[in-house]
Amino acid sequence: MGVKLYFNHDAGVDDLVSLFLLLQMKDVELTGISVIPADGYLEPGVKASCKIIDRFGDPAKTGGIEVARSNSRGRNPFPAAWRMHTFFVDALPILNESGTIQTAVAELPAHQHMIEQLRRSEEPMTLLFTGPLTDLARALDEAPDVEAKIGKLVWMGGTFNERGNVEEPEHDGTAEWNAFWDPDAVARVWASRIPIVLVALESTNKVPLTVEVRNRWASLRRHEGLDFVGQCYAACPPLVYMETNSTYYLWDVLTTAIVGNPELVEVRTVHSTVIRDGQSQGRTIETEDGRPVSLVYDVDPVRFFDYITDLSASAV
Ligand code: AGV
Ligand code: CA
Repeated sequence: MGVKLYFNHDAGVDDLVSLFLLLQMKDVELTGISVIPADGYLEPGVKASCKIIDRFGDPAKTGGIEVARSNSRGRNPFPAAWRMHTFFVDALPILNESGTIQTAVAELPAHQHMIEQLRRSEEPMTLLFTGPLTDLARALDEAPDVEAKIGKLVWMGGTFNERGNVEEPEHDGTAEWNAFWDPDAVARVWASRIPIVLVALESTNKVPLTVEVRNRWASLRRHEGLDFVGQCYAACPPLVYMETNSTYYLWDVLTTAIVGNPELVEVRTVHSTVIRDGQSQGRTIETEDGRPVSLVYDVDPVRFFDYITDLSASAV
């Protein structure tokens, strides 16, 4: 059935669209989902995830799948205005037409749910994280044995650019938000031997949400999957004249897309460490003796948008 994958996300618009896309990938077998309330809220994030699985998953593949709630907390909270997006997606009519929720919510909290899924698996599993790494750091602390079950981690986070995307008082702007929310978690995961594929701002900056992209999805809204994607992104400000602190990129969707199609991007090895405290906290830097990670530094935007548009159109 292809690659086994556990998905931990933080309930932003692009996190939830990522879940929708994963469900359309023929070669991906989802073993579990968990939601961490970082760039989104927990209850609507869990509910929206269940409803997306109900509406867009293949029942033959998603039968026993559960959505777990994280009880992790970070150090630097996301702006509430961004987090409100979760309520919007959860309320979309296409996710509420049936009036019921079938997909089960797990008893265990996210990190323990992931430990359970890893221990149960005979083959190595891929982890996809599109929010902070807190649940993975806690899982490694509580159950060091599961490290051997992780084939690789694909993470949206970090940047080696001079400028990150954090614009907060008492910060110098060099960090990416998922790393900034919990810098200690990044350090914990960096201390492991898990192979890491890092989808950092180097590549995600090349796939902004633009009016052109939206119009393309609008023209294809006769496909329910693309109508859903278009409705989701209607909540987010596109790039028009210049980048602002609210400009939306397809950060997590690019990260998810490379699970299904690694050929969309260019990768090179970078040795890095993370700054844990002070005005640059959450910043990832290149250091000669740092931990090797596979940095996704480039993407072909045309092929990327074609890929996700076709995948969305294939949904039933
Ligand atoms: O830093 C990118 C991460 C991604 O996982 N998130 C959004 C994506 O889900 C944080 C973020 C940075 N800038 C944002 C963000 C913005 N303008 N709106 C919402 N979230
Ligand atoms: Ca996210």
